[in-house]
Amino acid sequence: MGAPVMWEISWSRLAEEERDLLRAAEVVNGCGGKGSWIDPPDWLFVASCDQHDFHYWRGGDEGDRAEADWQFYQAMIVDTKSASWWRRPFARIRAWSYYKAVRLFGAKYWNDGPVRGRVDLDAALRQGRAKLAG
Ligand SMILES: [Ca+2]
Repeated sequence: MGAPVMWEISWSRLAEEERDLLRAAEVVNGCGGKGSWIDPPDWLFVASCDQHDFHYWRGGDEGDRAEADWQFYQAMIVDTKSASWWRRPFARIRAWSYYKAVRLFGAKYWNDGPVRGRVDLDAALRQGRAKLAG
């Protein structure tokens, strides 16, 4: 295990307005890949999927991808707590299957370095603004 990574940019530090711009710029698109090996319904997991998309866009090495996928699974497990009790077992199964799917099929969507940072984020935000302006 290396030292904990200090990311220059993180999803948790973005304002909601910035997240909307990244959606407009198609940096994040909810559940499922761009172009897409699977088109799962967003259902409970849309925020977790967007965060996972952001991690894939930011990129890094294969260890970072494994970490991004594991964080995705953990985030979905938190999401399942907001499902009604009778849906929760299905939600957990779905979270696990999404996790397995990104582990198996996610590599081609991963930004295999160099890691994107502040400059790239600013460019994506500008792109999102331009899209929204039409
Ligand atoms: Ca996605």
